[in-house]
Amino acid sequence: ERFKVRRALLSVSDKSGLVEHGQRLASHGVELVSTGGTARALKEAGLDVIDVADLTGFPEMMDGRVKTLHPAVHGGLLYRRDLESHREDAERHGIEAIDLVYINLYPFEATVASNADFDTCIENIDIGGPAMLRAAAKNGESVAVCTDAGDVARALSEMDANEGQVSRDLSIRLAAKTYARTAAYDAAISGWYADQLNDATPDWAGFGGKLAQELRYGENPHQSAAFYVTGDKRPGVANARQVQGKELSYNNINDTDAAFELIGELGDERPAVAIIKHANPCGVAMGDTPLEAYRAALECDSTSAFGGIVALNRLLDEETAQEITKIFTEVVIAPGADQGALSVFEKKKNLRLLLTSGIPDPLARGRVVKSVAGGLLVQDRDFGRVSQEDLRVVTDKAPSEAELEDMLFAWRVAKHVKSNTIVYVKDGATVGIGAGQMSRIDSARIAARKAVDAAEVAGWDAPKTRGCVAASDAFFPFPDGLLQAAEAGATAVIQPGGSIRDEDVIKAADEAGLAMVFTGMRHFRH
Ligand code: 93A
Repeated sequence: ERFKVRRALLSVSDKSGLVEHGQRLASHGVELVSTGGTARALKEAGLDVIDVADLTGFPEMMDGRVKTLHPAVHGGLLYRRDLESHREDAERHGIEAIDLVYINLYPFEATVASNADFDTCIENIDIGGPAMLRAAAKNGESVAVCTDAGDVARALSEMDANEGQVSRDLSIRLAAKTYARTAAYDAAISGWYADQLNDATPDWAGFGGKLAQELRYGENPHQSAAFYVTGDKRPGVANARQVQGKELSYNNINDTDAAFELIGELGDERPAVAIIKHANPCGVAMGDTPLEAYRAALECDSTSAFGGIVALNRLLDEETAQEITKIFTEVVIAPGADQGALSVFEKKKNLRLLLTSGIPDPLARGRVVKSVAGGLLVQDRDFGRVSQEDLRVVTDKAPSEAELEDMLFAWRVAKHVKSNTIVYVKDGATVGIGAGQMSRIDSARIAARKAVDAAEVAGWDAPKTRGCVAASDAFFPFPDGLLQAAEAGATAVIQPGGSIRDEDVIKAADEAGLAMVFTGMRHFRH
């Protein structure tokens, strides 16, 4: 599907490349309509231009604040070409279709960046430009909306190839891009206002979020913060119902998210519990009942669990609730809770209880955003997932069924631990977690140390790493990390593979009598 471009409206602050674009449009017989400065530049280059004032019957006025805000312009952009009644309206009022616009806005962002004064910044808020862009984009099936020189070039190359016509495919893409541009423009304006007013609440509305909660502070009390929601209705912290407890803090929200995303990874086949501190799990376990799973998760590192976040994959029952209240817990998140559990928690006024009616789908597509100085990093949610069929045994010894099950569990947990990650698992429960180290071997050491500490706290004869499996979120670059796991008592290892020294690592595993499988996929998490 294509439409012919007969009339174009050009109104640009940044006039670089304008004349060339005007000439190319004119060569297709396109009529050019333009605002003051833009029209002047085109005329100087010898092009025929209709002044927008001739279209509207009004001169540009009020220092240019009002130039294009007129039905002759907006009607030409907005009327539906496919509706008889719209065409009649247009004809009755002498309104002609505008099929292409090229508008770049008053340079508000650059004006702010140049430290201009308040009045200058205000004058550089473009009103007519965004109004036309939004109008044209709403009619994106019939109008090609160009917000930068690249867009005009794309439209022109289609026109060159198709006798002055633009495809609906391109014009719809341009429409979508337009709203991103006008949203970012408005976000820059509201951000500037916030700075002027010394109102430090960060405003992310321009990135598609809706303010859900002004937070008391951010990661630290001297940082202001707010919680924005995207409208995505998936089960999780943003859509949970808070049944009781104090207001959620920034860190609560962050940690609860980490806890519940991990729970989603484990699915709901068996009761599972994750306990999170500082966005890393300090214990994760499955069990025949939620109570059993909670106890096993707690045993992994009961010291760290103090003040943690507890996430469950099923209904919170009374006995599990009772057990949870034995130590100080910040947040509990679960798909639901029975009456008994609710009465137990009621006595702990500060304990925050969040109910979600479901658990996250680990395969759901989504985006993850992280800010860096002067920019945003955007990536797909890590929906990568390996199952038993994807595993490749690389050692002489093959893992047993029980080891395989534990390995997959360890692997799913490891995906939700900050890199570098080593996770030791025995009988469906983590027994040592090493998180966030700069070297993999340190994570392996820490995980082993955790298991020794847990044994001491519980009064066991030996740490539970004896006969455990080990998961590594990325490949072992050298045999040392693997040997460290063997020394701790691991009998089987799951890791992505892919190191140039894989052969050395496999040889070391064989020599140590380990079974090892490669997943072919890594799970860095930073
Ligand atoms: O002052 S405005 O907000 N009022 C308007 O009606 C209007 N129409 C176009 N700014 C308006 N524009 C902007 O003028 C365009 O977005 C463009 O940035 C600029 C081009 O002006 P000129 O052609 O006079 O250089």
